[in-house]
Amino acid sequence: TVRHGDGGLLNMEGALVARDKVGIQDFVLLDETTETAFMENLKKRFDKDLIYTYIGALVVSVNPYKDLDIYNSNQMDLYMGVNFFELPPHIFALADTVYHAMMLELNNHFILISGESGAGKTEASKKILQYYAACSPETDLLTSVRDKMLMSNPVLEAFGNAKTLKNDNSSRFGKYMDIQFNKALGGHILNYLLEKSRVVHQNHGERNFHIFYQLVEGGEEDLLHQLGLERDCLYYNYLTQGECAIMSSINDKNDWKTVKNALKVIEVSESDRTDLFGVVASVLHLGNVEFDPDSRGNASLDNNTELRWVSTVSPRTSRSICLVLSPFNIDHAIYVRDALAKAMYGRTFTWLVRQINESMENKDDTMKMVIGLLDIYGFEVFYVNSFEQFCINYCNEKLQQLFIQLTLKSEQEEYEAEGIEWEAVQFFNNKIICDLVEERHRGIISILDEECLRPGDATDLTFLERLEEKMGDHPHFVTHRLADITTRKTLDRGDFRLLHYAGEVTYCVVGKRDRHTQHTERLMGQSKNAIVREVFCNADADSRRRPETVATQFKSSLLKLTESLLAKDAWYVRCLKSNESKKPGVLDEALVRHQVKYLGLMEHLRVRRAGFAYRRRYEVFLQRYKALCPATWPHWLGLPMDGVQVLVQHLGYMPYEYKMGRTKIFIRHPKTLYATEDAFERCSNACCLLRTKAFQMD
Ligand code: AOV
Ligand code: MG
Repeated sequence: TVRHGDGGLLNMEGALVARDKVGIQDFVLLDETTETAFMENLKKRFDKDLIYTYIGALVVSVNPYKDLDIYNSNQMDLYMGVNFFELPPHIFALADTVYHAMMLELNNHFILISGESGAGKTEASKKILQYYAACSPETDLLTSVRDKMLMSNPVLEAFGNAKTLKNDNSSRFGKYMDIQFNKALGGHILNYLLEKSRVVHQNHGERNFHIFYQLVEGGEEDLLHQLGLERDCLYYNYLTQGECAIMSSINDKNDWKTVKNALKVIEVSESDRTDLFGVVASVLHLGNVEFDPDSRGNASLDNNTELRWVSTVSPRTSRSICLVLSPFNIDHAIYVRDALAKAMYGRTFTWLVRQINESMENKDDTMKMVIGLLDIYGFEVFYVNSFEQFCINYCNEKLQQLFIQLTLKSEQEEYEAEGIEWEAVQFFNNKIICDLVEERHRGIISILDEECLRPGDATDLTFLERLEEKMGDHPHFVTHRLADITTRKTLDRGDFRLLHYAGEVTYCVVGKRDRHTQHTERLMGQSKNAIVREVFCNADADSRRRPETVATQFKSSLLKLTESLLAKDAWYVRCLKSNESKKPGVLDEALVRHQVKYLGLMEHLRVRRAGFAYRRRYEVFLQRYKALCPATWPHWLGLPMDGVQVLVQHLGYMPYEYKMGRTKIFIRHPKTLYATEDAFERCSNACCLLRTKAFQMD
């Protein structure tokens, strides 16, 4: 019998029974494409711990907030080389299918993992990487690269993830990883905009990056002594603002061990590790540097213990800091101190990514094929949203746009290429919001650039005025002055609101902008800490060019990313957050329904259905079912297309049920295919035919 995924069902009757128990494993098979039917199916499956469901080849995943025993090595073996629709939906099935598609077509692919903060993107990407690691053959060289790739995760998470109100392990940087395959294996990571502001400020209920707590909680006595650190997170200003330094759900001590070991695996040398922890400690000491006013009201730093520690851990840095900070009043000195801490940490993060890339490099020169994994920070809305949220949500907006472009575009192109007519499904195109943010000369980022680089009297509020002037009547943009009476109450003078594809977000423009003095750069470039020296040594290199703002850099990097993705074949994982309180097994229907809506899952489903749910190349179809027709069995000597035509006529396919394309047969409804599959099963049982694995979807 055909293993039809979850239920192990074999015929249509069986299908109905199994369907009642565990729902349906592919939304395309639903009788109705209503949101209610969609939600019912999702919930039915979730209640049975079946967190994955397909829409065709797209994987929908719902965060269970509990460990499920579905990722062990037996499960991996089970999915290896098996056809996508034969076993219960699983992230491994997708990973396996993408791998085989790459090997078959010899081209590049990527898996776009999306969903809001806490939906399960990072977990999904780790599972996929683990799957590929498990599949790679056992040779010494491959095993060592494989381990480095796996170990890059705990290191990057320690330095780039943090507890937020949405997620205890929230990615605070965007990550795109190419997994490269040829005779060797390798990986390359591109990192996107780390949320550096977290280094010096955390909202209530949130923490700084994990590594700080790991070092303080887990660091060996000797090391702490050498770094001048107290074993007490509460002692450090940069760790306590959120008032949740110690969390029962996070085991910093254990994680410290994992990270230390991982750093060795990725071949960060002992002296680099010392310098790396030196930077982490320096940041903590910096945060505790306090200023006394001197007789002129300027910041005075005499006899500052913390500063002496910065100097010990990261020699000569303290002299730089004294020189940089001294002439300022106290507020300004604090501002510059924080900017320095952020710069040190942020650049060290980039340094770390570079180390990881060097260690996982695929050194084989023959042509590489890649599977790209994209795991970025998810859409997020907090009580106060600042520049970081603006960038994160803009990034999500771009990826949604990519999804829309690709799913509709590829579908359309395939029908066109195959000469099949079809009618487009209506959907909300978020391009209008992307344009609002990024359009040249007119978008929010352009205006921000102008205001940031304009000499003289530019302030946060003049920026807001310029925004009002330029986009006052845009349907997705609202400010205090332009808000109508009903919504105005919730908008402050320094706020603007964007109506994103995933919901409304109010951004606060009042905040400090990072201004770096070249003076700081030059002085830090003289530090004895090799990492600090390296990351600050380019002080003079770019000083003549007009500096790019962070937003513009981010926009360019996203543009480049999109271009590189568009050159690859796309696969999708859409992650849904089950509830806001991280409770195991609880599905908040309103919350999930909202995500289903804005992620465009219903539209995707309708496109899959309005067109043709399944398509197969003629050869594959014929090979699988030729035994069902005397004229095609055992060999069809003519063109595969003609053979398929004879075959389906023999099977009684009605004209509306299918279309013959140039290279493929398109089947409108999966039921047709399943009936054929059942006939095949009966036939193979009757004839005791060996089951073939030629049942290939594409
Ligand atoms: P995210 O990457 O989508 O959010 P994560 O992948 O970090 O979300 O998932 C958040 C938490 O949900 C994890 O730490 C797990 O506790 C739990 N979780 C997610 N997926 C699974 C799963 N398949 N099985 C069990 N538990 C899971 V963000 O990085 O915040 O956008 O910026
Ligand atoms: Mg994440």
